Amino acid sequence: MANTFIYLQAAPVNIIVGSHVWVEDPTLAWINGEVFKISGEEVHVHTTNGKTAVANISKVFPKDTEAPPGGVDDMTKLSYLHEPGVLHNLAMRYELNEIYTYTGNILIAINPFQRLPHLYDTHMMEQYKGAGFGELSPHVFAVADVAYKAMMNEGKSNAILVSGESGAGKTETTKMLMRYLAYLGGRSGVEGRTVEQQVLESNPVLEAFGNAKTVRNNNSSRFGKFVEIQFDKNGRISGAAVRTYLLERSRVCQISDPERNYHCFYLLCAAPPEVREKFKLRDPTSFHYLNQSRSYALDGVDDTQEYLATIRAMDIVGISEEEQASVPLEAIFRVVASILHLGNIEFAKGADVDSSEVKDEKSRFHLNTTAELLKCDVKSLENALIKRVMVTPEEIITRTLDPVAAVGSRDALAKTIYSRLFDWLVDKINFSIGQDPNSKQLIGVLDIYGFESFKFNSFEQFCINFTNEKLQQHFNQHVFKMEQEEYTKEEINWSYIEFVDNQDVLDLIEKKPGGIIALLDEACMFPKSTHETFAQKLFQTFKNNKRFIKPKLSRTNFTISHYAGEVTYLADLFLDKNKDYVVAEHQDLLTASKCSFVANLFPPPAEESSKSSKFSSIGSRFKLQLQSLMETLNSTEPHYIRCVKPNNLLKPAIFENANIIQQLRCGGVLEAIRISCAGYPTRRTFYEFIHRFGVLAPEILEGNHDDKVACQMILDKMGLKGYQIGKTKVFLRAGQMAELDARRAEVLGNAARTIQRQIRTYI
Ligand code: AOV
Ligand code: MG
Repeated sequence: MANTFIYLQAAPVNIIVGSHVWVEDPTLAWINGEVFKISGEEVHVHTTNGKTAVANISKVFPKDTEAPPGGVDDMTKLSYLHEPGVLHNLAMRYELNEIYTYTGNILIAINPFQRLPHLYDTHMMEQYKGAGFGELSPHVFAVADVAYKAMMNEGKSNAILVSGESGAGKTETTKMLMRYLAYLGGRSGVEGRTVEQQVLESNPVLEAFGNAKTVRNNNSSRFGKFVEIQFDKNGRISGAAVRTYLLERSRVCQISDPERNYHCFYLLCAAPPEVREKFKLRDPTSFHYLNQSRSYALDGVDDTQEYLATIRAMDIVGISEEEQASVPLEAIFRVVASILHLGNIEFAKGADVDSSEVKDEKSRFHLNTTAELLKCDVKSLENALIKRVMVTPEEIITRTLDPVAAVGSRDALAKTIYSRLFDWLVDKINFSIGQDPNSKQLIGVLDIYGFESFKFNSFEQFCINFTNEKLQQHFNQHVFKMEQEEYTKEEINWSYIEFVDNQDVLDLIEKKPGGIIALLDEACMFPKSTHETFAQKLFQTFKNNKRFIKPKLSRTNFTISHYAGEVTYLADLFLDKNKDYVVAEHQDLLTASKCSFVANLFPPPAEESSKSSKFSSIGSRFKLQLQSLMETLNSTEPHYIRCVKPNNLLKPAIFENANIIQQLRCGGVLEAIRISCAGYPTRRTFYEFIHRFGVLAPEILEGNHDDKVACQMILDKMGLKGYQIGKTKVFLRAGQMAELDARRAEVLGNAARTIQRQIRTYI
């Protein structure tokens, strides 16, 4: 990775023997030391680990020996702005448990991997409520506070976008943001279930059903989430809406060691005996959907406690234990348990060719239990698992499935039931919290999967990385394009900083017609397609696309050159995973359930779609969901939080340099720092500027000058340098606004004292 570092600042030439510098290091990424020899372009350095290093002068960076030992809280304050400086600053702060650092308006949050309770207590919330941005240490509360104040002052919606790789801390950060917003917009002293309480308690419910242990995170969210908190004109929370994206369905029936299935399965198996009895549940080790992995318990988590906490949270969002409730908790858990039993039904070869039958007594027990729990007919369930009915114009043919196909049918049923249950929960939460139709202002909080690149990447990674391309473009547009467009519009002198625009990757993926998703849909609709024909079509179509690469040794894999790096996808399961349909037999079975909750999860399909067996594509639907999300985000004022995972061991106090640099680069943080410092972060129209700073030069105001000239004169009088004057606005360098404000406060203070003196004399 050595050559891919971004150099934020050209290496200065004034490096001499004795200079303290940073040089590249194969394990630490950067290490500092002292120059002891320079020969031509080569710089020789005694590094702090007792070794010597030789590097080209263009790759040696000065170390700020005057830097404060605890680092600076805003990267734009660094005197030498380059990659090792940024990294070192973060490392110094992390060592002191200062996990938050600004880079201009972006908040970088480094996962502490340990509880820091004092950081989030009520006292802390009180402090941030009263403070201006930048007055206190960087914090998620400060970001939420800015969003809230901007919403109240400007009547505009705001959004906080939290990103980062798996395990970086997005969900924890989102929960803190929501807690702080609930604190600001809550109704203190109100009894019963308040809107803000329901908003907060939606988190544990969604986590129980949508989170699981993965190799990267013990509590990994397997879905994306955008929570829209609505406020009334007095700034009180008046409603909320939760939108979720693409729950990982395959996990329900397939997990690999040491991962786990969704938390809800384990906590239900740890419920009190009478509950387990009711659902015929035993130890998780006895269920196929759970025992494919040997990981059952989670460090520091007691599943029985989790069970109790989940029912409490469900009660608050309107799912209660009471029998008379419209949907009692019992029905939901019955469905969860039925999936575990369903997974234990095994099949043996049947009497006829290519047919199967329920394997043995044990499997029959689970078949009966599944039918009992879902309140459907046991024979119909068995048939739905092992037979398919084909309706042709001439006749109705019943086809049998072989044992492998029957297992596929069983797993498809489990996935469908689970994903319908999850969607129902989201709807229920939204219904309980309620929407405020009169709310004109909201704060959206986005907690969505970060960029993923594994050894094997499939359709899920494709969708996740597509999402990240979209969000990266939004970030680009906001931070970079807006900045440059503004400068261009104002015709001010600005040397353009180039950044990698990712529109071409987005075109490759989503363009209609002709993009990958469109070609995938076409392939899915054509009965003879295979993953091979699909891959061939991609190779043919994109052979000259510089974002698309055909790997040499594969006939079906393809590589996309994403903004954050290249990812190779296995095309094998793309067609299957893109098809969003429920087998007609499964649909009919569950629609006929005697349990109204189950039957309602499977409403009969609309007339039209059942006739024309219309194909529905997960990829295209996801694309539309993303489009709508982007439209929402575009109508808000965005704030960004970049979460960083300091190590892959999920342990405190380990700061892996190379790993962190990679994440900062993927998140566009290094680019943003460069822009923010190189540009003019503060801008005011001439009128605003004179209005605010006219007091600094009253004689200029009296001179009847043109506004632009007056601004220039005020700035000259204050002796500022490096600012720019555009067509309608003054553009200030970082820190200049603070300087002017300080002078203004001084002048106003003096004036007030003079008046007081005059009044006193008069009296
Ligand atoms: P993620 O949301 O970014 O991953 P989480 O928010 O679940 O990551 O964080 C992972 C774990 O890191 C948590 O379970 C905590 O143990 C710890 N953690 C994160 N932030 C903090 C914090 N501020 N204070 C203390 N511990 C923290 V994923 O959902 O996998 O992409 O799909
Ligand atoms: Mg998460």
